Amino acid sequence: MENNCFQPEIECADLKTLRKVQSDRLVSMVKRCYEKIPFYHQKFDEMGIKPEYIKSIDDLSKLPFTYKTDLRDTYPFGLFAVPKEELIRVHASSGTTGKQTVVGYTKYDIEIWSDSVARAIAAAGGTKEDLVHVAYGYGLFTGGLGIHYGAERLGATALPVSSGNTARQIQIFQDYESDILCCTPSYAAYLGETCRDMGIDTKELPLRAGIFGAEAWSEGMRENIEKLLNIKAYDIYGLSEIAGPGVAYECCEQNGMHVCEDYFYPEIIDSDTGEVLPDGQQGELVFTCIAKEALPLVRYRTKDICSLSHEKCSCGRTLVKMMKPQGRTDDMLVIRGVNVFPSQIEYVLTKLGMEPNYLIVVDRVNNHDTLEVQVEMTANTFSDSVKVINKLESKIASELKTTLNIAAKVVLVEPKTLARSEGKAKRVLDNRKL
Ligand code: DLL
Repeated sequence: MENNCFQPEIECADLKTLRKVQSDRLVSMVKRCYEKIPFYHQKFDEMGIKPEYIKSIDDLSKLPFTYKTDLRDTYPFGLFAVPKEELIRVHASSGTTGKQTVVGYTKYDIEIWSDSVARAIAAAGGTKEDLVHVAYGYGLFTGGLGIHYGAERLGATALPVSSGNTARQIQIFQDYESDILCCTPSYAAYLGETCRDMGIDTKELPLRAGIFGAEAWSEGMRENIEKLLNIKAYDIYGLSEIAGPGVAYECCEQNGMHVCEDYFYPEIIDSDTGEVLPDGQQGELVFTCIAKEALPLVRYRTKDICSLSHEKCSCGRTLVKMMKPQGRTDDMLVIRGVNVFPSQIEYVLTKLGMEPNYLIVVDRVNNHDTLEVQVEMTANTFSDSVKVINKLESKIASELKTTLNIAAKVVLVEPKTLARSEGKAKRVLDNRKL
């Protein structure tokens, strides 16, 4: 298979070389954290850790975890390791509760982040000749500017369209001949659907690949997007606290994302005990920013649930892969005592040939949790016969019961009645006052 590496010397490095790079970076990072960030100085002292105890990447598990609340408690700049004049960029992640999480970058931080994104675009087959259509939002969100700088770093042409104005996006596909689309998977599906509604034959568009992330999406959703837009759809993962998009990216195998582990070292842990889990086991993903200057977080708890794999990849990259995140510890719904992830519901719907336009409504009636899944009918499944609709609803409900181990009420709604998203989709409405 073609490998399309941007930095083969590190993307395909042997384990020994990689471990040496990681160890050197961790040792100097820990020293910096201790000297420059009072929060870590105090935490290390409390745990009796001296920077010199950390000699290699194998010592990582001696270090404490960092949580999102630590960033909030030190809002806005309390965990920064450099004075403000060394920052060249600040981003923030909105979050649904509490204060924003503010993140900062030095010139070097932007360089390594851009490298990571350039690797992702190259892995999706992007080259200097390509027009990279960026339809992630520009602003405090890291999506737009993150991909933009990565495209430029690769030497491709960045097209900063930003999100929204769907008709204009499609006009740009046609007129500028965008090669690679970057946006959230839910927006990509909406763009594809809009092309179909406008009678545009996507086979005639030059668009050939998409790099989609910022939210969890199923294999069924991938198939749906690939078909609608007639492209190859690649996953990209990241979070603002660690850098932004590009922390991990898919290659031609489209099966798991290579982690830029020379910059961002991943671990999978049991979220209850904190114990580090071996390859293949699902748990919470934790990152240590071994190369960053401004915000070098130690063992940051992402709350994303996935597993790691060191299996040989046919693309030639040796960087460890993280498998598709199944959800987050905090988007897990506990309904009548059963754990339910929105991604399981999306899996069932797409498996049954429904398009991934759905809304999960949870409520509590007379102390009893209820789960309703509203699903849009598609042109293929649309019917005004009550009998046909009931039959399809029962079929979906029965499949959901098998997968979730809990009964759900399925309500088919008319096409185009559920809200579409230009950024991260909102799939859950939890009306319980928990
Ligand atoms: O979403 C950064 C990003 C932008 C990633 C564009 C990819 C593309 P935040 O807003 O801080 O940053 O949200 C981070 O989004 O912890 C995951 O829960 C989720 N997430 C990001 N990428 C993926 C993905 C950006 N590929 C949070 N699959 C993360 C599943 C993802 N979840």
